[in-house]
Amino acid sequence: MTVSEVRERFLKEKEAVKTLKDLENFRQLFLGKKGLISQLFKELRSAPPEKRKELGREINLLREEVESFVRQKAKELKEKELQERLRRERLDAALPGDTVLPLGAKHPLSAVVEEITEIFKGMGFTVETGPEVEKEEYNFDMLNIPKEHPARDMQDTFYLNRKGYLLRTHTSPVQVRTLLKKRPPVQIIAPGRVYRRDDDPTHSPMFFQVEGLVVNETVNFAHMMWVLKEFLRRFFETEVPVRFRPSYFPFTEPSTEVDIGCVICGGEGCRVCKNTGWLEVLGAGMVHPAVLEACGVDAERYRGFAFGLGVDRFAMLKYGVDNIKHFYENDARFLRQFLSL
Ligand code: 2NM
Repeated sequence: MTVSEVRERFLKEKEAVKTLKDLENFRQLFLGKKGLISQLFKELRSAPPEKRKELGREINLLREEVESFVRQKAKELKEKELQERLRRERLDAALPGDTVLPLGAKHPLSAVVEEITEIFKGMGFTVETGPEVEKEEYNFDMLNIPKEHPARDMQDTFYLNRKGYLLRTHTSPVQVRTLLKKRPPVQIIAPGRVYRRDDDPTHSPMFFQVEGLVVNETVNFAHMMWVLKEFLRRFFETEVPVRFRPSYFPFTEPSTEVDIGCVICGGEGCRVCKNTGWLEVLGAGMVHPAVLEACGVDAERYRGFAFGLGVDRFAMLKYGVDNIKHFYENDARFLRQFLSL
């Protein structure tokens, strides 16, 4: 084969290259290891010596021509293919995305806080909230808690570096703030986080409380008993036995602790109720006149009742959880059991 024959072939074949695949075949045919150009170089060895130099130059020129064509055609065809793809492919931005994303869910304690809140709202209470960083004055002094009361100890309360401030140990300061800004009648509940320096199998340094307060000219202990019994009936969705035991709190007089018949053993006696058949679930009482007066409420004219409960206790009893730690460890295997809440 001569150089001009291969050139003829090149000029003919190049017109037939329509796709990148064609181009690759074309490249193999001319520039491949056993391609036509290689063959020309092989044949060069048997050419007469005086013609070799000139012939070699011609083959090199042809090779450069072919290479240049392949480079340029590749660029052209790639661009053409890109344009075709852009014309063909459509991105529908309105298509729904991945529908099996792992969804988050409500924490069981949040669900129980909401459940309790809804029950009291249904009985005419409104919801009040307040700061978790609280004034010592609102958390203790105005609640008739004496200066030397053990609850005020550094061992029990988280004091902040700033003098006179602490992490609230109960949500009662929300009731104080409410009485300071609103005239009775009031009927409020105060749900939220509270902090105490405890950390053992039955205590967490942070936990959730719901407290309630009713102040008007006529409320009495019997009204309080009805509200709490009715709340317990609605929460446990059954006619649960309730008993009121005398107790003591600095901020109420008289004071009571409220027990329900053990929902685990039905009163037979078990580990949870320590074989008493009863579970303590609430503290309550008639608001101490000193608390009303400290909040600027005339204790001769007004009276009130108040109560407080720990949300984790209610959550454990309702969902049969045997260790308070589960609520604060956030082990996915535990939390997955509450996806429907
Ligand atoms: C309890 C038990 C008894 C209570 C009292 C007050 C306030 F602010 F009105 F004085 N709020 N909450 C109270 C009373 C809380 O928790 C076991």
